Amino acid sequence: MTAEQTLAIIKPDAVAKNLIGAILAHLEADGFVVREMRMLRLTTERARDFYAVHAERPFFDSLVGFMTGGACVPMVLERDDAVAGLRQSIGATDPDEAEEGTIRRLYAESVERNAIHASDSPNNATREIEFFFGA
Ligand code: 3AN
Repeated sequence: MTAEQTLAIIKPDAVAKNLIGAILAHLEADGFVVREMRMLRLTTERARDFYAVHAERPFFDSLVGFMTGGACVPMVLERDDAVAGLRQSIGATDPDEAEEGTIRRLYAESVERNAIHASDSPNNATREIEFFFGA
């Protein structure tokens, strides 16, 4: 299998709780290599654009408020089968439903404040890597 890239974001809840290092250690232990990384604060416009697929959902405004409420840490991760592998490492969207030992099970507070984002398909990984690390 050849190496693949995907996008992760350590979200503002986890950054505020000083969990960047713990989450990075978990990702590295799961075999991911960090290829790019930044710390930044999303503007409302950029957050609405990133989550545009959810624009009609009832939680959209709250999600944008949360994601713009503090710094986040987007990164490009590389590994064999990175997209599917990262979804497995982070666990289900709702931490109560996430498997034991997953990042969200360990560190997420709620379905909204769920510590980490991961691209959900190779196409979205390409779009999301470009969103944060394109020219
Ligand atoms: P995932 O992050 O697991 O791919 P998505 O794409 O369904 O989940 O949702 C994107 C983000 O929207 C989630 N990470 C979470 O922060 C937020 N979210 C999803 N569902 C809900 C919900 N029912 N209530 C509040 N926030 C939600």
